[in-house]
Amino acid sequence: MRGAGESMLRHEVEDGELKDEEAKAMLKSASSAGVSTWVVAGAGCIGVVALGLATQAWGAKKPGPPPLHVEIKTSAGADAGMATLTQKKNGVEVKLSLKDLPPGLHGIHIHQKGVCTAPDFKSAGPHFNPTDKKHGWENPEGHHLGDFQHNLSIDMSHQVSDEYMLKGVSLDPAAPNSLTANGGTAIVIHEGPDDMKTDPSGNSGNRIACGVIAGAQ
Ligand SMILES: [Cu+2]
Ligand SMILES: [Zn+2]
Repeated sequence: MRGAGESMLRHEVEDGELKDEEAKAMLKSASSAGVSTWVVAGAGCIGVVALGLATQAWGAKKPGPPPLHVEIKTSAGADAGMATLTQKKNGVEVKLSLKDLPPGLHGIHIHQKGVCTAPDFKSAGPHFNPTDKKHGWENPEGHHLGDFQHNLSIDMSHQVSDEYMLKGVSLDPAAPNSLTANGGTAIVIHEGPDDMKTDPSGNSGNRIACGVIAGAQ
């Protein structure tokens, strides 16, 4: 009897060890993926958008799409603050409150895809350009609808608050030039300043921070 008990106990311990190893392996693969938190954050935003649209459907008047909050993250996955996008008559207002970014001038744009995969954020694709123009407000053949009119100027406290108006775009997924249709778009901040005229991205260098403008479901 005692022998059987011991063997059962050992079996349980071995089972336990096995589960521990499985758990460790799962943790390891989760942390090496690195994308997982983004997926969760993205899903949360989609939920907010879906709730907003449902509320809208019940109203007698048709208010514009609700403001959208976009979390900005650095290449290392750190919180770099927030952008708030609000639908206006002629476009979308973008208010930024950013932190933990390197001081200096930095190009900022809306990019075509709503995917921010660290560290290089190449997943966000090129600039949002549904009207097929060249880059930059100072380019005679410009500009992309995703081009912002001035660089971000980050001070020695590594922070900045700024606001922009993006004319000709919309948060309404059914509107032309929508930032939320087809899986959404992304706000991308670059290592260097945008010269406002060099195609395709103003010579602004690497992508150092990114936030998903969630797509509508
Ligand atoms: Cu960019
Ligand atoms: Zn551009």
